[in-house]
Amino acid sequence: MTAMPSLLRSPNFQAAAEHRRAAHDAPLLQAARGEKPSRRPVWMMRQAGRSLPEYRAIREGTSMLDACMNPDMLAEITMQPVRRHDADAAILFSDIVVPLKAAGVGVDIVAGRGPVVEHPCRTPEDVAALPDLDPEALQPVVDGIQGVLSQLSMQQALIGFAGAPFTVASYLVEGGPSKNHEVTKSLMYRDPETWHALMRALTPMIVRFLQVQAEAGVDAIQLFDSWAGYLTARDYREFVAPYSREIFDAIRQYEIPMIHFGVGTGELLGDMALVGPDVVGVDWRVPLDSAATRISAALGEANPQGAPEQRQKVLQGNLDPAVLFAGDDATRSEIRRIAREADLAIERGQARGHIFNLGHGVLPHTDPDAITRAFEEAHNA
Ligand code: 1CP
Repeated sequence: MTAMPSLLRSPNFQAAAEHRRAAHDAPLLQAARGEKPSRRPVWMMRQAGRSLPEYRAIREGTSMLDACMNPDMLAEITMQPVRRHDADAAILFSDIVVPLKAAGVGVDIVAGRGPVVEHPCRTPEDVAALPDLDPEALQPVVDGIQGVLSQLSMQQALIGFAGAPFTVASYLVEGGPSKNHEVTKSLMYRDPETWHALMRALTPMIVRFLQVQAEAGVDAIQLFDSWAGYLTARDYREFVAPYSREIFDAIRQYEIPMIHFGVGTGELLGDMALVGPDVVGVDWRVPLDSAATRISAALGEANPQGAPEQRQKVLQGNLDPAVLFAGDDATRSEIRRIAREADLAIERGQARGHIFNLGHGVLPHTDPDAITRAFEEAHNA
C-alpha cells in the first residue's frame, strides 16, 4: 500500500472512510459498537514492548523515539504481540510524547524513566512558545500504520492512541515522570489562566495526532488520561473535561470506536464517560459491575430523558497486571470473575459490551507465556 501524504493536509473524513479496511466484523469492533462479538475480544495495554524478548532484540541500539519514527520498526513492534498472543487488536507502537517531539518540543524518552522534557513548560511565555504540529512531520507514523494494516487479518483491529491533554501536560510541566504531580497541580490552582492556555495549546496537537492516525486507517482510538485519577472530580470537570471532550468531538466524525482510560479513576468514571467515548477503560480497583453502575448513573443524570442505550457504555478491563505473576490458577479465576462481572453489567442493562484488558499496562518482567495463556483464558471466559 502506498502512503497518503495528501490526507495529512486537512481533515478528510470522506477519504478516511474510503481507505478504511473491511475489518468491520473484527470482534473488538463488534464489541465496541455494542454488538455481540464472535468471541470476547482481548488486548493488553503495553502488550507491545517491555515483556517481549523479540522487542528487546529489535530495540537494541535504537532510542525509543527513533523507533517510533521508523515505519518498519513501528510496524514490526506493533505486530510482535499480535503474533505471539492471538490478540484481537494491535496497539500502535508510539508514545504520548510523539506529537510533542514531531512538533519540535525538546523531549526524549530515557530508558528506565520515561519522557523527559528539556525545558519544562510553566509560564505564559513557555505556553506561547509551544510550536504547532505540522502533520507532515508524522509521515513515518502514517507509513508505519500502513505496514501494520497490511499484516493484520480482518479479525484484528488496529488501535491508535494519544495521551489526553492533562496527562501530556503533566510531563511538560513537571519536566518528566512525577509521583505526586505537584508542579502540574500547583500551576492549575495558582494560575488557572495559564493552565487553560496550555490545555488550549495541547488540544489541537492531540487532535492532529489522532486525525493523522484515523486518516491512515486505524480501526479505533484510545485516549489515555493515565494520571487523571490524581484529580478530584471537581477539578477534573473544570480543568480537564472540556479539552478531552473537544478531542472526542473532533474525532467522532471518523466513525471509529473511541476508548477512554485512566488509572485510579474510580471516582471519575462517570465524568470520563460523559466527555464522549464509546468505551470506558477501568483499572483493576473497581469491579466492572460497580464501574457500570457508576457510569450508567452519571449518563442517566446528565440526560434523564435519554433512551436506555444512552445510559450504557462498553467496558474495557480490568485484570490487575500483578495477577499475571500469580500463576495459572489464580489468573484463571480472576479472569473468570471479571468476565462474570462484565456479563452481569450487560444483563442489568448498565453496559453495552466488554473488551477484556488489564487494569493498566503489562508490567516489566511479566512472563510472555503467562500473557499468552491469559489471552486464551479470556477468549474462553
Ligand atoms: O525503551 C523503552 O522500551 C521505553 C518503554 C516505553 C514503551 C514501550 C515507553 C516510555 N513508551 C512505550 C510505548 C507506549 N507508550 C505505548 C505502545 C506500546 C503498548 O501499549 O503496547 C503506549 C500506548 C504508550 C502510552 C504512554 N506513554 C502512556 C499512557 C499509557 C499508560 O501506560 O498509562 C504514558 C503515561 C506514557 C509515558 C511513558 N512513556 C514511556 C514510559 C516509561 C512512560 C511512563 C513514565 C511514567 O511513569 O510517568
